[in-house]
Amino acid sequence: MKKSVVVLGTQWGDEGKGKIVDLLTEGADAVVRYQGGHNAGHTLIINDQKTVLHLIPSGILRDGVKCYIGNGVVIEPTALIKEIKGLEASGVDVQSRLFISKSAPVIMPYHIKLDQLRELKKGKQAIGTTGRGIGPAYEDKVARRGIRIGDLLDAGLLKDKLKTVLEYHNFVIEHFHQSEPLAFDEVYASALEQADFIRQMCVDVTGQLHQHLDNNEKLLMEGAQGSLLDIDHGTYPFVTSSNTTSGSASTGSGLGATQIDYVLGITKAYTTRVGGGPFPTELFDEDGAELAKRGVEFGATTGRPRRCGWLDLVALKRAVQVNGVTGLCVTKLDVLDTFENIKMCTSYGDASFPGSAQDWENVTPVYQTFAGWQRSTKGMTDVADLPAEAKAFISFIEAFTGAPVHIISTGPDRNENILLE
Ligand code: 2SA
Ligand code: MG
Repeated sequence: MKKSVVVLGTQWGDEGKGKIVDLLTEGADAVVRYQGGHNAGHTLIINDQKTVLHLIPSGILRDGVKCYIGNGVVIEPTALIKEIKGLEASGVDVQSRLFISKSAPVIMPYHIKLDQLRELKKGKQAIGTTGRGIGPAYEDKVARRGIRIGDLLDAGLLKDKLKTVLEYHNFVIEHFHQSEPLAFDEVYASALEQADFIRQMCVDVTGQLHQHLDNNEKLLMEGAQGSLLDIDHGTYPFVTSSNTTSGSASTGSGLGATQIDYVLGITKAYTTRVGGGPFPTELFDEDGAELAKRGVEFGATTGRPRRCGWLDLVALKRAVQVNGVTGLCVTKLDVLDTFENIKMCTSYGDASFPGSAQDWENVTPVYQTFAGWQRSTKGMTDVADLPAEAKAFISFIEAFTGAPVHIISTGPDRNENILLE
């Protein structure tokens, strides 16, 4: 493994990042989350036991690996504490291995309330957020009024900051949304209680990461969501509120751009999306239902059914470009095992790459059809065993996107992979 590796999604999330991060963690000293929050749902299956992580880096299930939550992550303390306690209850040592950036913005109860109220107000135009307060927390960060983890640790400072910011948000909650304002005393008291729980884990994450690099240790940077949900490069406004592309691994952790050695882009062998917004290759037919059923496509955080469609190579190529992808990992290849014919979108016709939601809605995908292999690839670990049709499918992805495929995942378990590099 290279010194610092970024693992990120090239689609709309749920590409299988958690599993791949867990796999690569074998060769890593530390795993770092650098953007997003507990909207993420990273599913790991180890010896048939399923663990879903939301905020804690997927390295936590490997003994001795340090886990960092960087400054770019928005942290909801209740969710974090619940996740820590849940892992500890199943015997995982968390508190001695988890480090939290004091510069990370806190998701406060008013952010969650505002996220949900806004979605309700939008009705049919709703973004389909996870309702976790992600957007409002990032807004406060950019507006320079946010409460950071470091502020939580100082009761006096927190009191002053919280008074001002709560007054501001309560005004909107009460007068714009006609909803119950939040009581200062309750919000303040529970924030102090949470601060006590996490206090000893809060550190200068950037400093510690550079210490790892100075010691020649290896870092794994774990992305959340996917490139098409990026606030700048995604299907705006149907996106999340962070940059999900590789630049975030630098800004959200404090590593320099030149300190990233390798970017692994994860893509499913087809496409899924959860929440609203454009999805050019979405299927509404039997093939779509088959993908959903075979792929067990439900949101890992909210349980919502995921929309399914064919692999969109036009969007994937753009993701390879904006992330500077070094190598691709194709996941869930085995989900395609039963299909007689498999399609991939190779063009949007005469249209240039969409630059607005309107453009995205107007895309007409043009497909190329490939023969299916119609036999099981489940659990395969040797490329020599892959059916010729599956090899041709992978080669086409490489030729179209210009990025080599370095890993093929053939099942949900940690060991079900073909390693090509
Ligand atoms: P938000 O809550 O503000 O980030 O929502 C904005 C959009 O981002 C999408 N989003 C996601 N898409 C896929 N997976 C995500 N994580 C969970 C999972 C989602 C779940 O792993 O399955 O369980 O529902 C994730 N998080 C955010 C979201 O759907 C909106 O389109
Ligand atoms: Mg997920």
